[in-house]
Amino acid sequence: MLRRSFIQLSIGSLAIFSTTSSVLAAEDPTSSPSPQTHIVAMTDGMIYDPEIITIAPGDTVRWLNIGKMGHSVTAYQNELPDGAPYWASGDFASENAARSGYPLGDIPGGESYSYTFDIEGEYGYFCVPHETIQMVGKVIVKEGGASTDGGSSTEESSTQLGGNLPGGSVGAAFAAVGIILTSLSVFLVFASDLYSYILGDPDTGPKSSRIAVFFAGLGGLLLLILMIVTLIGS
Ligand SMILES: [Cu+2]
Repeated sequence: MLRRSFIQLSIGSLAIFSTTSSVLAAEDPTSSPSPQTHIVAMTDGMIYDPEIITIAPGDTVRWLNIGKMGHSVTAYQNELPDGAPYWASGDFASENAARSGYPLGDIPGGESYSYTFDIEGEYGYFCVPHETIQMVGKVIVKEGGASTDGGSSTEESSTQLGGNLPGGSVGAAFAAVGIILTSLSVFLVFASDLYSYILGDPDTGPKSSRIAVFFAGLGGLLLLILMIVTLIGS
């Protein structure tokens, strides 16, 4: 009974520490911003989701139709920042052309339309067949993009962790593992002492302590590697 709760405690603390490590590894203030692609879903609920999206100059928005009904992505001509060219699915030259040209520019279910925004400012847009039921959206382009308000999702965020780990993240990962092992060793020493105290079992304490020493050594080694990696990186 007591042993079982001890194991559960260990698994629980491991889970907490590995969560901490992935958070540590995800944070990398040194990575330079690279152009990102942001997804806006178009649904049979006749909405753009998210309705307002904030991106950085050079980023691409990809409108993906996840429903069955067709939609367009059509810029309001009088809601273009100074110097920004007209844009719309179907590559029309003007809002009037896009309105009269529909269903040219229609994006059927399962398909998408992408546009890259280089000029800062706010871009209002609408869906030609569903404008009357308020299927409208806005793209805000500003330096720093979504990082300034954290409101939008990016297509690359899930792959960036495993895909292109910058040098700093390797160090952070080593640090996280080191912290986990060191913390685990401290935890084991504490838990084994408590365990043998409660049961009066002379065997458990020393055994667990040996494991603890092993983890502490391993943790220290990883922290040493971290220091070397950091030194080489700087
Ligand atoms: Cu629509």
